Amino acid sequence: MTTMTDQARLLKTAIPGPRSVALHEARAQQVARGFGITMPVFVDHADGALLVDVDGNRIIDMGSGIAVTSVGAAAPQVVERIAEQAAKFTHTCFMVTEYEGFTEVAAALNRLTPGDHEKRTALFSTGAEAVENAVKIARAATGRPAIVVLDHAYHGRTLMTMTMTAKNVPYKEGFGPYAPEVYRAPMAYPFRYDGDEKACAADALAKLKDLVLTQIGAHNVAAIVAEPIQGEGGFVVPAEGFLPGVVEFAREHGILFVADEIQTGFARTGRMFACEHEGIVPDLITTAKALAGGMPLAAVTGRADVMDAVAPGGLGGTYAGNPVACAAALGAIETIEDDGLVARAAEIERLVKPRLEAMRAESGGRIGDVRGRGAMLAIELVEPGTTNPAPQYAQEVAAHCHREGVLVLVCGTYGNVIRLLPPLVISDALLEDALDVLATAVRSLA
Ligand code: PLZ
Repeated sequence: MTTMTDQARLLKTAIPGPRSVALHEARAQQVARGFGITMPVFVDHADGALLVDVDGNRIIDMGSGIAVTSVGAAAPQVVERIAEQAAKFTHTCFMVTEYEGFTEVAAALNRLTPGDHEKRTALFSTGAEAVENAVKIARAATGRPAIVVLDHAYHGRTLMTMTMTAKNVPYKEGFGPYAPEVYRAPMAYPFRYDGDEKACAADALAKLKDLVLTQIGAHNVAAIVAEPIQGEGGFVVPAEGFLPGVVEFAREHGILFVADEIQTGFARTGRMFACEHEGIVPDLITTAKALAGGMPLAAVTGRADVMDAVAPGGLGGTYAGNPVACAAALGAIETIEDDGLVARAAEIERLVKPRLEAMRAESGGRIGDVRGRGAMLAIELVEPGTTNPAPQYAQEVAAHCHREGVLVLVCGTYGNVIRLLPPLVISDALLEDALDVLATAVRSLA
């Protein structure tokens, strides 16, 4: 990997520095306030796992722009392919005239996603758009209306995907009425279940079956949509056996299983796709984020018979599968495969998880849970010795890290989870430095 920036954290000013503060004030006069902000620093350039701000501070990126820049913020193969494609043409609209990049990305997704059945892929621009289209395709293929989702789910901000998302504030408040025919089943959330993991999985599965069979009617359900590890909802790893049980139940009733791998996909969890951890083969899979190394590109990939239930003209969008974004995706996929980033994500888990466990041991019961897979890891903060969510601790820990130049993200239905999503190209040294800062932040809660 070539890097232009000295790969070490550096604080030149307080964070945010004076230039960032001034730019943030100017922003407030121009930009709708509906956009929140995690860390109000303005980025000048970024390299590998470092963000360099306009005040010259070098910040360790433990968020990857929410699981997007897995190959780094300016990966050479991504940058080169973007430049090459942009110089040739930036857009034709794939529904007007064709280009090879679209087919090549589709072929890569058909090859890489779980299952060796015949597949087809449709490309879009955003994750929410991919989920919306998965719903359209599932309805067209089954002729059924209902969609089942889980507690703590996040699927996007458009009308349908906002409806599918569980959390009210900030995603849904004031934006109703919501789309019809969306039903929610409990999630098998081991930390918040009174009993062992096996019972947790069995209980949640029984409740989902009951919802489908008694309240909706299985013959009315087009699809069950689930994230194999929940992202915004708190990095919840479903109790082992729950998702395979859901898939089996779905198959019995002609219901499609849609895996939303928008956050978990492309090596993030130590497998190319998180479904692989439990041997799940979804009928449809949605991807976005890390797919194109920072360019807006999303996809629905799935069984050829299901995908082709939609007639020509039924899918599309002006920018769907934009050629520059497709070029970026080919560069990102090449980087993931050539640089062994699936294995690297697993290695990151082996390095980080024991350190998070050590933080828990000395947290005075404030870290209730350490969980996740690969480079998608989190700590859940609670009132000492209980399972009562402590969002104020998450805010304090995040603020401490941000002041020290380590960008961490908060998530969770209760806002009490600190999540780590470093670029997979991060060095061990940068990771250790970020974890030292996090450990100090947790210690200072006491
Ligand atoms: N499905 C599983 O994680 C996006 C949302 C950030 P878009 N997650 C980050 C925010 O607050 O808007 C996401 C996801 C899963 C779907 C989506 C939606 O992807 O590209 O943001 O539309």
